Formats: sequence, structure tokens, C-alpha cells
Amino acid sequence: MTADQPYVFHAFEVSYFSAKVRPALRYKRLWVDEVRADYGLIRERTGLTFIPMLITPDDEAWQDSTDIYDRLEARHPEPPLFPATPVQRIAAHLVELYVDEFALIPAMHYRWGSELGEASARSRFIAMVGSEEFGTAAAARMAQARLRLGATDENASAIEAHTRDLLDALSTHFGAHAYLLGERMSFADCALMGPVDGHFFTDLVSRRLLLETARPVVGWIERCNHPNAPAQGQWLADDGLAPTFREVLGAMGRDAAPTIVTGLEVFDRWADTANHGDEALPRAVGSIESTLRGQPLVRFAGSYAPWLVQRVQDEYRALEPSMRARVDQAMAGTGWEALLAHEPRHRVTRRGFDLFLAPA
Ligand SMILES: N[C@@H](CCC(=O)N[C@@H](CS)C(=O)NCC(=O)O)C(=O)O
Repeated sequence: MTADQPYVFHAFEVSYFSAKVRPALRYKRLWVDEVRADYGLIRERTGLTFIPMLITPDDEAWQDSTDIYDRLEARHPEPPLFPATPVQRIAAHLVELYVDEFALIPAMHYRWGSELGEASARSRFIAMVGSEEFGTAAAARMAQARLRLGATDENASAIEAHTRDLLDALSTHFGAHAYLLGERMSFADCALMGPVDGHFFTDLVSRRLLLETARPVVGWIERCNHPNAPAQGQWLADDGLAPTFREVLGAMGRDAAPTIVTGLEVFDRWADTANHGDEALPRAVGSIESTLRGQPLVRFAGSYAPWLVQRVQDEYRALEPSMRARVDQAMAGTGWEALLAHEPRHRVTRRGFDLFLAPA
């Protein structure tokens, strides 16, 4: 590996998944040149137009925030992003799952779901791309994506109630601990920075909400953005989870897990019937009809969630029974039990930058 070149991080300040990766790069104390995402180059290197993308010093292209965490950890194991013990590891994976498969709903709601939110975000997009026409068009696409993700006007109060509970649980936790798993960052903190820093603290309406009602969360954002890894403490001893963090897991799992499990069932039914050959899976395979706090929640079902869930479940199922029992005990009452217990009929594999159905 060549250390005479920096990593080049193709990202945007307003991007959810860029905000999910950035703290990990800082925590690992890497030499990084952050540039505005170059879509032409991203398409050339990955065949897709997802951001962020990371170009390594030896010129590999890495895309997908989850995959980037894995590869960073393999190349730069110290300081560690991944706890080694099962309860903390599974908990961290579930935070990431919440971020990737649910927190987009409140994130899109606060950015695009009110007049003030939409107008200020549109203004930022126009400034960012330097064109009224292209900025307005990008904003219009995002406003449509909000609806596909389930962040409709009808769901506004359910989404806000969910967010309130999450911010309250996080505020209590960060009143007592520097990071989710204790006094050291992990990939769970990095993941949660996606919605919380990339959207909530970036956008006008939700930034005000954080400053006025969730100051300990703002303190945590500050810490994640300036990790100073050698000065950090440790994760909780004995694979422990703080009771206040279990409340956070509950605020996430009780609302998110039912929708995610329904999405897995939609994917399985699609995979049962479709004749797919060996083609890359489409990102969307159908529609999830679920509820959020009693309110109908309809959103697209994807092929990515099964891959992410499979990662957690593989680790969970590989545990010794006594260890699995410890995980079950830690997750009891958080809403995540149903997801860990769910038995998918199909497996998904990742090749290159695409997902495929694994042969049965
Ligand atoms: N699973 C991908 C998701 C990346 C993603 O959705 N990025 C957004 C921006 S924050 C994007 O590029 N969206 C463009 C699109 O959906 O076409 C990751 O973790 O990196």
C-alpha cells in the first residue's frame, strides 16, 4: 500500500451516506482529501451513481458505506471501529440497520416535508450546484424520493413523534456517556451521524429542533466530528450496554423493526416467483405496506435491506448458544427480537458493486 497518496473521498456536505462515512475516516486518522463528488468518475469507477465513493491510495474504488467500514477496518485495524464482543457488535449492526433502512424517513421529512424545510434545502441545492435550473430539478427529485420512502404529509406527526422519542433517548444517553457503546466511538456512532449530522444538524428545521431540545446530541456530533481517537476511553466493560443505550435501541427498534421485517417478506415473495437468471438485483422489488404508530406507512421494498439484515443474522446465528442467549437478553423489549428471529428464504450476495440472489 502506498502512503504517499491520500484517500480521495467523493462526498457532499448535505449527503446522508457521506456523513455516515466521514467520522470513520477521521477516527481512523487517515490522510484524506475530501472533494465534491464527481459523478462522472463515480459512474466510471462503480457503474452506479451512489455517493460517497472512496478512492484508496493504491487507486481502488470503494462504494457503499457498509463495505467501506469493513475495508477500512481490515486495512487499518487500529483504532477499532468494530467491537469484538457479540452483544456490542450486534447492537452496533442494528444501529446501522436502523440508519440505512429507516432513519431516511425522518431525515427526508425534516429536509423536504415542510414549506420552510423545502425552501431552505432547495436554496442550498441551488447554491451547491451553482444553477437555479439544476438545483431546482435536484430538489424536485428529492421531494419525490421523500414520498417513496414513506415520509408523506399524512405521516408527519407519527414521524415527528418517533424522532422526539429517539432524540430524548439519545439526549439521556449522551448526558451520561460520550458515545453509544461507552467512552469510545464505534461504527454505530459513525452510522448514526448519517441522519443526525448529514440531515438533522444540516437542515434548518431539524437543526433548530436539536439546538433547542437535544443539546447532548449536539455535543455528541461535535465529538464524532473531532474524534481525537488516542484520547478516547473504552467501550463498556464485559460486553455491556448502558441501560440508556438500550432505551435508544428500543426507540429505534420498536418503530423500525416491523417495517424492515415486512420488507424482508416482500423481498422473499418477489424472489420466490421471479425468474432472475444471474442479473444484478434491482434496488426496488415492490412495496412495503406497514404502519408507524398506527398510521399507514407505505414505502419501497429493496434488495439492499436483505443483504444488510443477513450480515447481522449471520453473526447472530454463528454465536455459541450461551452467547446468543446474552444477545437475546440484551435485546429483549427493544423491538429487534423479531428481526433477529426472522428466517429469510433467500440469500443475497454482493459482487462488485451489485447485489445478486445467491444460488439456493
Ligand atoms: N448503500 C449506499 C447508499 C448510498 C446512497 O444512497 N447515497 C445517496 C446520497 S446520500 C445517493 O447517492 N443517492 C442517489 C440515488 O439514489 O440515485 C451506501 O451505503 O453508500
